[in-house]
Amino acid sequence: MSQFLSRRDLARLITRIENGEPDAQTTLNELYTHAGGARVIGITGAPGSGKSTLVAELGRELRARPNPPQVAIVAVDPSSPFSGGAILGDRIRMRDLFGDSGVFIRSMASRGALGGIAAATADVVTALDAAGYNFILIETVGAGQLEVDVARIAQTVIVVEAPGAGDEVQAVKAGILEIADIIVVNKADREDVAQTVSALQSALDLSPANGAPPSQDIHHGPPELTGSAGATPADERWKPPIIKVSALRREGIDELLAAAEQHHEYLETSGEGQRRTQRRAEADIVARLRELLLRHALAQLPPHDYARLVDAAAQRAIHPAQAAAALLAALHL
Ligand SMILES: Nc1nc2c(ncn2[C@@H]2O[C@H](COP(=O)(O)OP(=O)(O)O)[C@@H](O)[C@H]2O)c(=O)[nH]1
Ligand SMILES: [Mg+2]
Repeated sequence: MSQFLSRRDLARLITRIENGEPDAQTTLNELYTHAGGARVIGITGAPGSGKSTLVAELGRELRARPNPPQVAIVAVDPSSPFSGGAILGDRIRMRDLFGDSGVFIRSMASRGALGGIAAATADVVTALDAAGYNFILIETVGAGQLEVDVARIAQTVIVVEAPGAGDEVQAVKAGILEIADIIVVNKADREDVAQTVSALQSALDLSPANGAPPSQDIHHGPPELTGSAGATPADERWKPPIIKVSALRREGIDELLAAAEQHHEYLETSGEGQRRTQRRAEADIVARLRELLLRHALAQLPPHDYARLVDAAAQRAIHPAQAAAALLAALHL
């Protein structure tokens, strides 16, 4: 454990981050300059696909290594206000990990300060990284933009699918495959697994990431700020492998960790890791700046004007764009 943060201080800091307490920022400013060494892996996918079970197995496997790394597991559920660890799934499977002093487990719900849940998660990762955790596994439900933002905090994104229930179609629709560095077909102990693998394989073959350059809004920061200069040429680009896993039977976990290792090496040697770090920093700044500008604006505006314009837009007397323009005009920028 690092000299920067004890386990107890870490738990308290995460609570302060979750609650959006402004004084947490002072601590984070200091920690940020000491962080950056951890391997951050995002695990996303539909509810019930087996993310929690898989994360527990990944943690167990990492801790079983000779010279075991320190492992942190963070479960984030932006869609739900409830917290308390229930989204970590079957507590019994997690039990060994809970007793291991080299493992830190925490779940977060939809709170957080400036920049929302994605910024709060980034801050929690900073705290864990500075505290000396070598592997940080972030479990998040894959559904909307927020979840994609959370997944993008990771260096390596694992998308978990399971046979049946039309999951693969859903995933393609949500664009979730486009953020995948590794695709896991979990529950490979089930019969219909081959069908899921081939459906995913065809979806991947059709995906822009395997032909056309990746679209700006998916892999890059805000399009208005980041160009595509320096992107990896198509033939050198990473092709997400599809890995069959049975988290329940502990099969395929080694293969998955090996794929994560290969992806890590790809990031290091291709320069893509550096570019992603740059884009993450930019996206994080932009998210926080948006929030700051909004707060600054709302604090400056006479509450009366604001309420009046909201009423007017609600009654369709003016378009929301006109209200926004009127509010901007009233600001002393
Ligand atoms: N058959 C089978 N079931 C699994 C496997 N992994 C997880 N499950 C089950 O799927 C259900 C959902 O698992 P959970 O890890 O909570 O999914 P999450 O919602 O994605 O976190 C639980 O009943 C698990 O026991 C697997 O490899 N095979
Ligand atoms: Mg879960």
